Amino acid sequence: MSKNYSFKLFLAAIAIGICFAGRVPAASTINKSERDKLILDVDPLSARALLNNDFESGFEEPWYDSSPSTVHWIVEDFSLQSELNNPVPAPSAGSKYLRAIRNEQLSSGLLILRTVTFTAFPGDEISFNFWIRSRYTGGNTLDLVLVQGALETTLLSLSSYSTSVNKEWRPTSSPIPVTEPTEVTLVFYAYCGGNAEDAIAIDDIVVGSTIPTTTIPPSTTPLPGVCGGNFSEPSGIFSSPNYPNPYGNNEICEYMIQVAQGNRIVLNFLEFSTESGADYVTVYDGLTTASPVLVRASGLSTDLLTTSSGSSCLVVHTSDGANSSRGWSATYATA
Ligand SMILES: [Ca+2]
Ligand SMILES: [Ca+2]
Repeated sequence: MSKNYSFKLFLAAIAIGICFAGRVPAASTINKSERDKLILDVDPLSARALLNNDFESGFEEPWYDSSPSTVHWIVEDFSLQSELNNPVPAPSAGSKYLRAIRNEQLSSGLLILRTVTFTAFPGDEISFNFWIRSRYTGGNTLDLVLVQGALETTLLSLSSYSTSVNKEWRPTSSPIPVTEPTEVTLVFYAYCGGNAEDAIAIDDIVVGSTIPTTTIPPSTTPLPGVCGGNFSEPSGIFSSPNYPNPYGNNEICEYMIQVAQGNRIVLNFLEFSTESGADYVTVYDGLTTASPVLVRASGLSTDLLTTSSGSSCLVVHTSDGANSSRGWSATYATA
């Protein structure tokens, strides 16, 4: 892929982010300072999607080098390395990565790499590959820090990998610990020493969600206060009205379960508490109260489990005119 083409792809990604932010798309030709400004203008919600970087475009943005000393993060190409006497391990994919570059005297120093502010969601995770090496064990450091307002939390501390014999890229990851959508920044703090062996490199940064996109079928969610229902999914959960709060008096609730032909229904009561001898749950082996009774229970019960002979069953909850209890909750599955 040519650099020019990669750059256009990069601009397209930024333009998409800016469109989401409701702003004017990027012009087709812009210089570096204009590009920096455009990225900084991206709103926090759109910025998260732009943080992934394998550095193959040649640009480190939207990660920013704010190192205070002579050591800096530079996008380096594996075939054009600046420290040939301390070669970078071959990347597993691509040819470019971010590397700590020192001056000709190999002066040591602190390195800082930060993101723009972005919105992190519960379940978000950051992963990346890194290489860290030093003449003395633990001599170089690489910490990943989450900044949330004035609060800084260290997510990863990788100095234990900093040894003279480490010549490998290693994968690592960390959850981004937020309990609700939160505006944060991520910062890599690193220290690179002045020995020939000293090196730090980062590649393949990915920020994404660990929460699967599939949702639980609606019929598996208990509906508080609901008396009875029809269930046709292969599995589900249901309960007495208001569970785990007491059910009402004079109730007759019918729960009809009908699964695909040829299957049987395994019914399992997770908790069972009704007024003994007065409030009952009856499980019928079919869809009407004329069907054979599988279970009839009241009072306290544990391990209440039954299996239908066919593909349907009826659960009937009845209560008399006084005294209630927590009630019951049941799951069903197909066998
Ligand atoms: Ca790369
Ligand atoms: Ca009662």
